[in-house]
Amino acid sequence: MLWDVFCRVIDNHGDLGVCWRLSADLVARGEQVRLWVDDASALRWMAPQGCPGVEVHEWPEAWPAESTVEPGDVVVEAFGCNPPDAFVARMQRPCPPVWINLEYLSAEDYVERSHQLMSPVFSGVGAGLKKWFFYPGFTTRTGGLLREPDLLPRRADFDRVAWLARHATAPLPSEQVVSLFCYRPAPVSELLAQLSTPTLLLVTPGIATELVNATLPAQIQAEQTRSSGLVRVHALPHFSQREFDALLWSCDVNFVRGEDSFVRAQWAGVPMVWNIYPQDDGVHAGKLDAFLRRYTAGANPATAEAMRRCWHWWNGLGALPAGALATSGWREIASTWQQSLVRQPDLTTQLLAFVQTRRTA
Ligand code: TRH
Repeated sequence: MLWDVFCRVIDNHGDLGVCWRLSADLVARGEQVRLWVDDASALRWMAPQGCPGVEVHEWPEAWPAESTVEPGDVVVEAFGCNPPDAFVARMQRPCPPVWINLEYLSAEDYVERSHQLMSPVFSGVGAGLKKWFFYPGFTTRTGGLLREPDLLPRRADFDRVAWLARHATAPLPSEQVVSLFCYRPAPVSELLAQLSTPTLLLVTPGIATELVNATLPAQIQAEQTRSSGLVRVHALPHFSQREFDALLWSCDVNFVRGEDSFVRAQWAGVPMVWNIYPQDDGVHAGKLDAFLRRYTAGANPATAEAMRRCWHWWNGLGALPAGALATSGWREIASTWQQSLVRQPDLTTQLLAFVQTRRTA
């Protein structure tokens, strides 16, 4: 099938990150994809090699009314980004494309209720068409998570020591390795002060590097390493998504954020701290807790509570708890969780199956 994936880059990198991973995964399974994106610039580092079969097209601010682009078999609008009117008008044909709205990831209960619901379009150029909501998620009654068929085999064969030496810097035998990818204003200076064991802190470019730099006496540039007490800080360059996965596999603890890095940290199966995307109305606190409840269900209650306090502190929702980063017991939670996720079909498999049912309905 030919898929048209629409992506609007609102902020940060996750919108495009998710759309790119989905597009590449679809192509790997024999589909054809046109990815329409209003700002493809981050693909230069996220996917420098591109992906044969994924055609990247500019989504211009004004889609030409005279455009002759014929919609494919499936139209995916990521995160309710509203494909252009002139394109939607062309979807009006006897057998219209299956129109999917791929939603944001959440562990909240409404996801199971809303997944695969249909929304009839009543007005505008799309009047009469149907749009289907597709929700990623963590339970079998959701659309699941992106997981390429080769992801876990690659992770199992991975050589962490060689990768770190080649792409970052080799850790000392005594050091734990921690990656840092976060939003402003994560309490980075408190984190640095909290680290009471020798640590190699691998800091991603952008906000994380800026926040770390604000605590260091001298600025650190990409690919430099500097010591600060028990911590050796190493500034990373932008990695491709593939190498970013490898970074997460290499660490003992990953600080991740948003949506895609958060999911990839779950596939890494090691302890993580999630910086959730902050929303003005504060609803992110409920989303954070909804995930924590699922993630720590069945865990030792004291360990679960310590994790909750740490994640709350990291997200500005609570004070710094004593021993915030005493992560003993977290590895078991991460690995039990990863095993439970593997049991559900991945998002691309589910999306392909769903689209087939809609095409034959
Ligand atoms: O960048 P993000 O914060 O993106 C977001 C926002 O929360 C946004 O509001 C939301 O709409 C969207 O997610 C879904 O965090 P995220 O989701 O983790 O995306 C980062 C992407 O960047 C992810 O695909 C991994 C990739 N990445 C690399 O490929 N290389 C790198 O070196 C780094 C640091 C990230």
